[in-house]
Amino acid sequence: MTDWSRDPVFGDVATRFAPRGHGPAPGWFPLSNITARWGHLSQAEWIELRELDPRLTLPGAQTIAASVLFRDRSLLERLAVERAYAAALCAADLRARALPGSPRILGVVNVTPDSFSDGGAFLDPGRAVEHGLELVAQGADLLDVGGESTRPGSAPVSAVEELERVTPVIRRLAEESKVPISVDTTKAQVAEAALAAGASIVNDVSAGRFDPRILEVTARAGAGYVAMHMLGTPRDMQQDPRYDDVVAEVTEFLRARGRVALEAGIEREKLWIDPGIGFGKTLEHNLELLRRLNELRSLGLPIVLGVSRKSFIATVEHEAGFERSAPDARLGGSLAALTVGVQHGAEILRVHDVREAKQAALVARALALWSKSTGAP
Ligand code: HH2
Repeated sequence: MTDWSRDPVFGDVATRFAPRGHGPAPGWFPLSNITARWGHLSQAEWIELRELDPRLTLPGAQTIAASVLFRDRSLLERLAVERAYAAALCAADLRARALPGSPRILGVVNVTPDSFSDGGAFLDPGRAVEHGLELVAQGADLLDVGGESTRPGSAPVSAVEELERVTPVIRRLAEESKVPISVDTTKAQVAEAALAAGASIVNDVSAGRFDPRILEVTARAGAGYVAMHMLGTPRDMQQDPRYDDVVAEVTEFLRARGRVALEAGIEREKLWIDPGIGFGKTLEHNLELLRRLNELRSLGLPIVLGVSRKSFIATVEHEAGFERSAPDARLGGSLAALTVGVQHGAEILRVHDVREAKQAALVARALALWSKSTGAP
């Protein structure tokens, strides 16, 4: 039986609103045992629902659940106790069952001398553009252009140097390809220049913590925004990272930073979240985030996932008694992690190896759809 009291969004509601005198914990409630897909509840299940609150009809419950899920969680506060409880459970159930959209591939173009996986390979703007166009030809749906490495311990780059690296590349990619371009930066000045050069998304690994003006710059341009979780800064993030519950804490962080982004004027439809695999996380933290990635879907925002070539893959090899692979030899591990990510709700996949990632993502999604159509878990 699902224990809704642990649900990241509705747990507190479930606990608070659990009907008294019906059992010790909110998890007892029969709705949590619903096995039919939403809209196909058995008659017995609807009778149970109606008994809980005679005013609760199928369209009514669906509307409330959808509102709670996608817009206004505070709506629950204004409902009768049982109705709020039922709506919270319906929404959680609805969310858990819905499959995210088809995964999209975000191809990485690092215009840096020191990126962990391909540093120096595309520092020359001509080569970077060529590489970006090649990724589009391989099936990239979007491109992510970065001018500063964020690998653990990396040194910061000045805004001027960073924008001089990325803007010529973005300008030419915007002219020569049709795919949306994101700029991977934490600096408002760089974001502003990149948006003027043709980027339409800001990918900010600091989620607006390093340079809060980046949110205003993004909002003013009507651009998309990726808020990523990182513990601390690239310089110190891997120094003994600790969490009580990594998934709950990352979810809470993204909820809070998402709210700040919305308050700055970024449109909800253009806001994406990212758990920041490898950014202030041990191997166990990364594995736990992948295993429970679907909990982030409670925020109702598309999930970006970056597992490509990351060092946790080499750590797994090392712990299994093998030699650590070099970053450009981690394709197998990248695809294995990406597959799990897609099955757990990742929608935008940030990758270096576009052709292979696209194929893996399609197969992972087909498997998820197949499981759903057969009713398998
Ligand atoms: N990972 C890296 C950089 N930017 N952005 C998002 N949203 N998610 C990520 O997981 C992510 C990211 C690190 O990868 P890479 O760009 O290849 O290396 P470096 O930071 O050394 O340039």
